[in-house]
Amino acid sequence: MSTDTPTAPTPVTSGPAAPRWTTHRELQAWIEEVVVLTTPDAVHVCEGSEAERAALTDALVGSRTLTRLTAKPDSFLAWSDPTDVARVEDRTFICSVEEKDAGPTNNWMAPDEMKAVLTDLFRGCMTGRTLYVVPFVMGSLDAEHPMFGVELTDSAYVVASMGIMTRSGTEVLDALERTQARYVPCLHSVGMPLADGVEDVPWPSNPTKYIVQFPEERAVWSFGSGYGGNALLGKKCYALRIASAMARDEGWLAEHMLILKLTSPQQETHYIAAAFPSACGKTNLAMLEPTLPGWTVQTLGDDIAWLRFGDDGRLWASNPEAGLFGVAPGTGWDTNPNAMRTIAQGHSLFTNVALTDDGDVWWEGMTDEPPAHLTDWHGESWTPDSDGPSSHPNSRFCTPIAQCPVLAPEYDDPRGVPISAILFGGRRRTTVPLVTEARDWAHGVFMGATLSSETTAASTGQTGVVRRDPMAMLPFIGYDAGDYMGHWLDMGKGADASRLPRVFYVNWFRRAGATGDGPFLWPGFGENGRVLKWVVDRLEGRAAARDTAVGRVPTYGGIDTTGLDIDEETMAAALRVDHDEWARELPRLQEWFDSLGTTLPSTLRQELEVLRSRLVG
Ligand code: SAT
Ligand code: MN
Repeated sequence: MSTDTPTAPTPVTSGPAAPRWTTHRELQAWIEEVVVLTTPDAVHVCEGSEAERAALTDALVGSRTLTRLTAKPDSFLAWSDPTDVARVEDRTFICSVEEKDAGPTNNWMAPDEMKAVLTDLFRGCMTGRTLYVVPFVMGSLDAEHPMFGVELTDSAYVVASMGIMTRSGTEVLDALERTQARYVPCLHSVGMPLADGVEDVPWPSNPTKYIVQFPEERAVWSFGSGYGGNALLGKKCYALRIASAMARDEGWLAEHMLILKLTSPQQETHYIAAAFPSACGKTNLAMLEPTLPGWTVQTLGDDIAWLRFGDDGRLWASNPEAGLFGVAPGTGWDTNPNAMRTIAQGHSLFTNVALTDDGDVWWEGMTDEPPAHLTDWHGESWTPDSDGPSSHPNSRFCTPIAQCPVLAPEYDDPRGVPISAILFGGRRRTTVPLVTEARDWAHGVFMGATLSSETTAASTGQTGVVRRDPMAMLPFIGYDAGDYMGHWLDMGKGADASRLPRVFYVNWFRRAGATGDGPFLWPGFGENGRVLKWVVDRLEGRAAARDTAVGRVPTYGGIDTTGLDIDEETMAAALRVDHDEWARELPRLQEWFDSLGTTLPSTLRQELEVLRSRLVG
């Protein structure tokens, strides 16, 4: 237990008499500027100590933002405002200097115009609140060039969550001050000033929301939401949107990918990165317990991977985050026991799940039978006979990755780990086979560029609609989508093809029936280890593949189904490349490519023509 005492928030005097919060000149000037604009009552520079966390969470319990869970150590439950439960893609902007650089898939406004709008909104917005300064680093502080950020926020919930999701606090500030390094400024407000007479609410937010990235300036401004990806600005805003623009300029990749380490019974190890849209099972795959004897999976990350070429010509991946921010519903002792073991250790924040009568959390899918009585995420009494679910479909657990019992020890290595295979995947009822291997890098990029998935609750809007989601990055690409695909192709061009990761496309969600209304064809979860085995068998040159119009799929019997109750017909249906279904896909792919405009690389158009001729021929 740390004996640090938290520093009391410093009362604010703005202007020339401003207190000195840091010896980092740029940061001091920025804090002063934000204090003048937002007029908080106090400023608190976060240390990241246990005592500080205890003081913060006590205050959040006092303001009824958090409920202390008596069943788990140092763990809390938040219920958000019911209108502030997911990322808001229609309120998310890439404010590049030129509109064309945001591309057709992002909202755009000129930076000056957006700054004017935001400056008006931020003016006085922290009145009656404390401005917290959260110095953080994405990835290792021991990296050659540590990727610093500083979030200024008026939400103590955000501070507590950033303390789990990032490496943050005094150690980071010391390093920033020592080196006067650059950092990504991330300004955040819930947008609810407490002017005289205004009473605070447990989850302050504002109906007007803006999640804004300035890619050239490498800055983030977020207003109006307290929720996850809208408010924990190190995550999607920095580590994906801003970092993808940095990566384009500097020759690396910032991707929406888990990282896992797979070990075979022969003790071969392979690191695999996998991109799936939000709420499609990345966390489950990252900490999978394979059912096949002798195979093990260890976790390095469940959401974001930064990939850079090493001196050996291989692509090395590291996880910039320090925590897991996983979808709660569907996470249970059957589906993801390692996630359950991670949160069982406590030190976790839960949002929009149900509270049990004995001071624990519950959500749909945690156990087969719900408890007889709960308090649901609206704070209402709930029984199994109640109408709706007890927990919001996008409710989340936020927990330190270091508590994961199957964490790979090298997850923290600043160099990252060399990637053998990249998996792309989506949620499709029809058409897309269980697993397909790309013929080469360009074909793999085509697979990623045309990735499609049925939408989930992770973002506001309709769920269950098929949308294209290139590399599972549609909401996170910080620049033009065609240029992004071009950058992926370029990454392969200078490289030794034999050292590049092999690319695979997986679909755990295919269903029986022509329209995909039948039962799932593949059991998923721990059984997905069988697909990973096929991937390794391909890498090791042990498995044959069938060359089809869409790529290489397992031969008959290629997927090890020993001990699995699945008949040949179902297995064949899971792996089928149905030319009629794919013929229906072609005009959609064409339409998708057409929507991307002139920056779509010609190589991808050629790949589409190859697919067309293979299907027809
Ligand atoms: O963006 S969040 O961090 O809220 C969750 C997700 O969509 O992956
Ligand atoms: Mn995600």
